[in-house]
Amino acid sequence: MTFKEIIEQNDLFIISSHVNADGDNLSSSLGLKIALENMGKEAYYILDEELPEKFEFLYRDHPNYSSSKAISIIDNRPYVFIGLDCAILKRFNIETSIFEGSSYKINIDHHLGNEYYGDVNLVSTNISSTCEILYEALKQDFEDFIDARVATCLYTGILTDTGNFIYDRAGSETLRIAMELIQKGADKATIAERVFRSETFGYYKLMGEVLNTLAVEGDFAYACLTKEMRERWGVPYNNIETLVNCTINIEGVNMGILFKEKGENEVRVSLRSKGLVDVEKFASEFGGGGHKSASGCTLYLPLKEAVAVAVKRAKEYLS
Ligand SMILES: [Mn+2]
Repeated sequence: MTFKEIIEQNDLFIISSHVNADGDNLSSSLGLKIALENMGKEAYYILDEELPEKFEFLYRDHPNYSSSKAISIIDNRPYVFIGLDCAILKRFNIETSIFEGSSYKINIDHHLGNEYYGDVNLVSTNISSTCEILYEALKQDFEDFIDARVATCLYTGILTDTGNFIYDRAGSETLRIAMELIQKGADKATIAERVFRSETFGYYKLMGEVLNTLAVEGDFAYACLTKEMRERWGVPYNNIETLVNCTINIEGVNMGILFKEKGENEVRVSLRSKGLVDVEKFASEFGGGGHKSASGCTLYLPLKEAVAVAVKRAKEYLS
């Protein structure tokens, strides 16, 4: 069965994405949910966590459901599972029975190492966002259902996953799609304001403290963010994703790491490069993954030890 046939021949759709929802994750999930509703289908976005407040303007009318709520809604009816922006099954933050119980699975993603877990797999690792892959798929078969709300979602995911159109893979095709989304009514002004111009005072004070930890060694830079700092300034964990940019946006730096303390012995390591260094390979050594120039992994160590281990390995890796 093709993407078109599965959508046309089914009525109930369960959509999910990776743990720690980000812009592309949320936007592709919500964009597809709204497009399916425009077709008269029943669709739900399932994720067992709180969504980042920054994107509230997108999910206000389309809240995510918990696995348990989804299971009661499904109520033994047949449904299609659609995974977006999620390369591997263990990164879905849902009950596995929801994935396993579906009649068909569709996998739409752009991460390296995708497991091709779908009956249909729209996977392309040289595309800068899942929203772009989804847009092309919808445009081909269901263009009439891409309204301004869908366009607003998809444009948001493209904007966030390309770092505001600066990353390598954001080429002419990305800009063409962005143009088409604006033509279809994407609310560019609101997106720019909500995504880039609505941080709290505490966010910037936190950023100041992170910048105070910034260190540069040759072409490698890193910084740290403790749980205590984040809590003191009232910044939720799911709103610190772009702080890693302070490490990589320095002239002469080719690899940047932000160490984010999540729990006592749990450090999330965000890695960025400008394209020369393969940080996906680095992250995979520690059980993580992502993209060549943006990836992440988790070290189950106290912050100080995690920094020591990763910095030592980064220096070897770059030499
Ligand atoms: Mn993505």
